[in-house]
Amino acid sequence: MTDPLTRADFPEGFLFGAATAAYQVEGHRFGGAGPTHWDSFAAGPGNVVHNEDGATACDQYHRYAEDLDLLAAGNFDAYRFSTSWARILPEGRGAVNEAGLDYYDRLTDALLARGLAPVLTLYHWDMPSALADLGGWTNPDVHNWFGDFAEIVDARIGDRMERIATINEPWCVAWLSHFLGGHAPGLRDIRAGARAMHHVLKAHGEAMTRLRGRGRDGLGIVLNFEDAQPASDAPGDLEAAAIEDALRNRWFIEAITRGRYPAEALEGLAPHLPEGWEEDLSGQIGAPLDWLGVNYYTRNLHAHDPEATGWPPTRTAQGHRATTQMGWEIFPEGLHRILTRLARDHVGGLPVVVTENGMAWDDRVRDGRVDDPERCAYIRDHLAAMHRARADGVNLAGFFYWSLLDNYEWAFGYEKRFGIVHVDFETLQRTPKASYHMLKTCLERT
Ligand code: PNW
Repeated sequence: MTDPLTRADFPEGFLFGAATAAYQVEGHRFGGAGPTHWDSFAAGPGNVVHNEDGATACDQYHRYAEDLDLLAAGNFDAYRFSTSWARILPEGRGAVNEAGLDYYDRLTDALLARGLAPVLTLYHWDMPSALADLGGWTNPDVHNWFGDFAEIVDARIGDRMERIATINEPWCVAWLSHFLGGHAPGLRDIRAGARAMHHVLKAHGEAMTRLRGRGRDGLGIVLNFEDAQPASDAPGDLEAAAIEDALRNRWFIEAITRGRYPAEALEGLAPHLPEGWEEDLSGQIGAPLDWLGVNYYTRNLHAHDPEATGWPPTRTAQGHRATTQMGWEIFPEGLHRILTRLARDHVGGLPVVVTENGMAWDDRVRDGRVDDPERCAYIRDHLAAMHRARADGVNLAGFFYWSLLDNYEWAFGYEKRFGIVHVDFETLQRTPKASYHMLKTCLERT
């Protein structure tokens, strides 16, 4: 095994951090939070492994000091966390739960007291049930609801954030959740999917405009990218890869930076988009970003699906290399490809931050230790890919490992472990894994 790169291989000011999201770690039953669409989705048959939800999760709501101590002791510079909409606005709008805002205020102070830079994601998937009941991301008013929420958060903690992202992974928020049915609300409906694909961008733009109007900078969005490749050279597979690349990798960034949707995706979605979508694209959706967050995990191979009854005529497979506990292929070259392509085709010299990258493994505590050589190699190889992207001119400004803690892995419940810190979900005890210790050594300040 080659030695991993270290802090010294990246420029001064490069942010090394770890990431979490509110619903996955906090414990949603604590502190007066309202119900979210994940609580009801998780209770439904067949949606989530063992019907598990985020009621307790890692109990970070009460244990945040311990978690931030681990970050500081691990030589990290920053923590990426999210604010729960339903914790702050239990009904989604209207009355504020002051205890919810107080929690994020304390968390922010606790970060700064440890010299850790707070990086905020306003929305990481916990749509309040009261709004989900009105259609959530398919409702044409959702951008106004989200704009109001964004302003409330910003007024309390915005001035102390290093960076703020509006929304985490719009593709998951919209397509995975409303067309593929994999995440809450679990719809399989192209009309709902198309509308959500557009409304999520309107909500992003609304929040950008409102926060910019409050004098805020450091504003961006977090998009998920995969290395989308054709399963073969057959024309149908090439077409399938082009469609999925348009839906997963190009839809959001081209809307924001060029005011257009890619033709390969529009072909299927245009008939279902809400009225006025073209005018929307020349409006606040294109508000200039200060930075772009990139989440990257894997590559996928896409093939023509002869059995598809509707659009898109695609099916997705994995490559043949080693996979993680999720079954996701380990493919660090894809991160280099995505970063260099983004700089070349989409964002030029805009600062880019890898806001998530990591892998799940079936980690066990043995004699008080967790050995995770697979994760150490994954991190080492992806750090090397990021380093090469920088050498090739990408203005990469930070890297956040997903995740600080084993946590609620959505449809997979607590079965899949992404953390560099192991969590025992009976006792909630934290045990740093070997990968945590490796990163701690890499990140030593000289
Ligand atoms: C991201 N997919 O989710 C999220 O931002 C995290 O909350 C999550 O824990 C992490 O990655 C690991 O899964 C994704 O099906 C979930 O392509 C699913 C997909 C992509 C990202």
